[in-house]
Amino acid sequence: MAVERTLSIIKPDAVAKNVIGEIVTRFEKAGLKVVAMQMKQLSKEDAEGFYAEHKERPFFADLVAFMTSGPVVVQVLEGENAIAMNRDLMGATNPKEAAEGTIRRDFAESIDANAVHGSDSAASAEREIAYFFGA
Ligand code: IDP
Repeated sequence: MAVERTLSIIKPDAVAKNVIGEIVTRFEKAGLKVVAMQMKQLSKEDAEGFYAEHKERPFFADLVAFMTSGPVVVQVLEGENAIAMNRDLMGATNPKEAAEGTIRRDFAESIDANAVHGSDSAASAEREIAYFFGA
């Protein structure tokens, strides 16, 4: 298996709940290494650009409002199979459908406020890492 990098965001709901450390611990215990990290207040433009692929979706305005509602922690995680591994640790988009023991099941309230983001493919990971951290 290849060593990959993926972009993770601890979203405003999880930051407000004071569970940054618990979430990072899950990544570390799974063998993923945090190789870059920044706490950031996203602007409307930052959030709109990041989620540009969703701009026609009915939830886009709510998503941008939520992602700018407080600080987030943006990280690059590195490890074997990091992209799929992170998605497994996160659980389903809707926390009500997320498997037991996943981050969203344990820390998220709703599909809107669902604790974490993770790149869903190698192409997304490349774009998203460059979006926040440059080349
Ligand atoms: P993902 O975060 O699991 O990859 P995406 O489909 O890429 O899910 O959606 C991006 C984000 O948009 C989700 O994490 C969630 O916060 C929000 N979202 C997705 N679908 C809905 C919906 O049907 N209603 C409200 N928010 C949604």
